[in-house]
Amino acid sequence: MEAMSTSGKDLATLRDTAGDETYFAGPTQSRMVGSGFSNLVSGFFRVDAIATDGYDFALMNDSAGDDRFVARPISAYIRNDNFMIYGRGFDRVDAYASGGNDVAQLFDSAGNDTLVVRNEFTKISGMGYQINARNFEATRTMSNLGGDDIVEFFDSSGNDTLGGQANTDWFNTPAYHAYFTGFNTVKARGFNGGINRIKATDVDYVISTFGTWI
Ligand SMILES: [Ca+2]
Ligand SMILES: [Ca+2]
Ligand SMILES: [Ca+2]
Ligand SMILES: [Ca+2]
Repeated sequence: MEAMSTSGKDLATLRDTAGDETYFAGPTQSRMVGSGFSNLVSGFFRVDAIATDGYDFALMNDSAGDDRFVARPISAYIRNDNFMIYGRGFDRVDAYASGGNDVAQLFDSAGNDTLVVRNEFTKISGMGYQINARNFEATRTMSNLGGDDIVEFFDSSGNDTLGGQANTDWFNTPAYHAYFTGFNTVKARGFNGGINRIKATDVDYVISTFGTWI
């Protein structure tokens, strides 16, 4: 099936089946693909995709401009003034940033979650969900729904800084910034060279360091 919109701020909705589907979403075209079908929509201002049973995977691509990706365990979207792609109920969401200044904002679940930060790759996962954000200039992750939430980060080959004050923390590399707040435990791994610094004062979580940090 194909559907096309040529003007206005039209909305298209793509639905899954009880089987496993993949939702390929982008600013101009989006497609839901499953066993025996492929539904394509193009030119819509907004596309919503709804996933139910099965293992459903959403792959969202940004535009060449500045975009914002916002993801929670149950839903995610990427948008700017010209488009919006939204997915709900997916087991895994991968978002890819390309040109522009792109920001990702991620939120935890009520259960135990793990945030991994590594070389322009940020992943949060917990029971029944996984969200991956790649190549964003900045990521901001909030843990505020409870559970025992952990941050694991891995340094880059350049100079890295891990900073923290009270409950707001950040991790800077030459290429990107990762901010996170509300986590119980932070594990810092510094095995990739450069000068890795920790500047944490008055923090209310546990920091464990591995490798070389000063
Ligand atoms: Ca499905
Ligand atoms: Ca972009
Ligand atoms: Ca949590
Ligand atoms: Ca480093």
